[in-house]
Amino acid sequence: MRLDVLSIFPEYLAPLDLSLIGKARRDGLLDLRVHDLREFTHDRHRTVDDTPYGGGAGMVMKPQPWSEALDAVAAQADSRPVLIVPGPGGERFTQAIARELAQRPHLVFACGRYEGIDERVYDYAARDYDVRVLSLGDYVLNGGEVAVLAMVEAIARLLPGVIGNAESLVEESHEDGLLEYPVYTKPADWNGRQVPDVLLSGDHGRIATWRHQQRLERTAARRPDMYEAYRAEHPEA
Ligand code: 6GU
Repeated sequence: MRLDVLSIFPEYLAPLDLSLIGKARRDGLLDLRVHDLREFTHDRHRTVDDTPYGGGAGMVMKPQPWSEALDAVAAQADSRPVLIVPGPGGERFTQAIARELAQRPHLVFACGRYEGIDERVYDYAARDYDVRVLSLGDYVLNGGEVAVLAMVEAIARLLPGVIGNAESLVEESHEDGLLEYPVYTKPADWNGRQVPDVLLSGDHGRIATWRHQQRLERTAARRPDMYEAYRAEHPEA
């Protein structure tokens, strides 16, 4: 998979060298390139922002550096890329969207800062890109970079070969509509706190039933919205 990230803070993306994502890059599973948006400016101050028409607080990202950066990346594309613009005003990024994006050969992330990117850039980009505005959740970050770290990790771990144990992708929170069951490791007695007896029983049927019950209880307590949706899909449960 080819990934391009456009940002005025390319150093923010340094964690993508680490851990499983870094390994996937070194193994050639991910071709991930980070670009400094300021490289596409032409003035002495490498200006990327300006004041908003109509007034109001803050600054707006100028269209020109974006159009040149998007053109440069599109010129290197072998297939029509998806342009992902992270922002609190976007559609909610979910596991289903991560799975959908993991099927695409080329993703480009445009990190906005300040009050956002000039709206005309979205329309301009639609010539060469499938454009998606995506939000992590209902809170505000200072820019798209941290959201890109989250989205790239969620997407890349779904690619074949990125996670050693593909089984660990199956019984996960958000893959089947329930949160995960609680997990324990040795010792069985830790400072007087016991691992539930059923997990020491060796009875795989009872363990599976207990884990499923834990998933239902946890989901009902922590995510009533998910629990209601699950009950609607599984009326027998
Ligand atoms: Cl994707 N970007 C920004 N700037 N803020 C956010 C967000 C994204 N998701 C939630 N808040």
